[in-house]
Amino acid sequence: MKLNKQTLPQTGKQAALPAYDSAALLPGIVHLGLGAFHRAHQAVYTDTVLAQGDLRWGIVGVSLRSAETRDALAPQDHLYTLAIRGTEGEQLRVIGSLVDSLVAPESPAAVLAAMRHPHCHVVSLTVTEKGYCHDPASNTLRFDHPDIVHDLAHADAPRSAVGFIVRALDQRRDAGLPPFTVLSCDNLPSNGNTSRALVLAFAERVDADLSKWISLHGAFPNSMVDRIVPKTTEEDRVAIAARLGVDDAWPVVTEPFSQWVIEDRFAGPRPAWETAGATLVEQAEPYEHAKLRMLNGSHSSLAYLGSLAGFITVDQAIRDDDLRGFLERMMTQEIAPTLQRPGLDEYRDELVARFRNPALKHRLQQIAMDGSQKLPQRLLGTIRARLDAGLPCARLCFAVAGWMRYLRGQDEAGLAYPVSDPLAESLQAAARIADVDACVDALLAMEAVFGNDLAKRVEFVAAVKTCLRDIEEQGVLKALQEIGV
Ligand code: CS2
Repeated sequence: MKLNKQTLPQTGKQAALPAYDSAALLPGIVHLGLGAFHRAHQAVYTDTVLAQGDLRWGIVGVSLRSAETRDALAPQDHLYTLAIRGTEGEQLRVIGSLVDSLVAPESPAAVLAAMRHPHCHVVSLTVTEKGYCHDPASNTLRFDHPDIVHDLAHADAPRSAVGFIVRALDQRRDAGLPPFTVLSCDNLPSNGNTSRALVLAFAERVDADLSKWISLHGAFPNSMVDRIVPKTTEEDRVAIAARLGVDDAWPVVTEPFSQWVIEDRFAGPRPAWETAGATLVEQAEPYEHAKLRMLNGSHSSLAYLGSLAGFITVDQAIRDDDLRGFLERMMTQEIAPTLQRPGLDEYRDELVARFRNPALKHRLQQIAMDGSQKLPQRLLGTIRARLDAGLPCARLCFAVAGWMRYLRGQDEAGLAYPVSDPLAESLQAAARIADVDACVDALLAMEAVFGNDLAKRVEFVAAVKTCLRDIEEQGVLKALQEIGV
């Protein structure tokens, strides 16, 4: 038996159920990027808002690439299970906030229709870093990106998030409707400001008046999102179905912790997410920078160093005392001093405790993906801040060297793994140069990642070369002991 509206009552003993009539929901939100993260984060806050009686905020989820999520969720009336796993076991909750799911390549027109619907007030995004089609080092739109080239030539059949947003805003303007708010929920620096700049750059190429209208009337609040959501496995599906009593083809697994900090500047109405635990603020950037540098910076470092050393999951890697000590010192001594936020010691301890959660089985390879798009905001910005202040950053440099070694596609035991990154081909070609100095120089010359400044910082270049040499000669775990306390 499948999870759906008819079978829902039978799951009641094990799971919390949506406390509202889903047939009465209006399509107030269109979400681009219907992945597990959205379904374990924003869709859950929205589910709580709906349960409080404001039914304007049903979510139309859009997959920009594949049909698998729609194919799994449509037969379930878009219901799915959230499995929250912590030290006290597992809690199940069925989420009902999704009212429809669309597959953009099958029907871009249907996506545009949802976005220009008068009931739609918010278009939120979790399209991952590479989904912005931008240059991660400079945060500018890549007009040579194939999807952007395509979308400028085919306005009514866009492929990219930016292409969809600009076309839908154009259609709303023509129809005399106000713009929707664009709410980026990706781990980008100043994700709202970045989205705004990319949308305006694209709109400028389409029509200068449109770009002006968006810049005057549009809203792009910055937001900080935080919840660890590993990819759901077949094992998870089987275990959740067994507890639920019905089959759920597409459940999501997550941790108890969840945080959402949103700037309160919307173009029109918005869900009262603060009543569901979100924090509405004037400025989200301090939270966002702290999260990107502390959490995501250590996550990526652990992903590269831990994978090389042969660990599979985050909790396995963090249980290694040397790796844990390294990360703690990196956070305390090198990252925290670049941030303006109180309580960073507690934040660090909380992060380490979250990483230790054994029930999540978060695979390091999942986090290691797309390093070229992640490193600039997770590690390199912090390195620049340290260098500018004349302060040491040996551990951050060690993590960058770990990424370079990771790009070779083989761990220290010789086990091969695929390197998944939009720039994989050129990165791997450079990473495989046998001479360490030449290899580091070739990688640092990639301006999309390192900008045009870092290759000129001699102390940084020398440190990365030393670290890479040490990793090669001694292996990660021995080499990081040399950095000491
Ligand atoms: C992770 C993030 O996959 C990754 O790159 O670092 O998805 C991380 O789990 C979240 O940002 C936590 O909020």
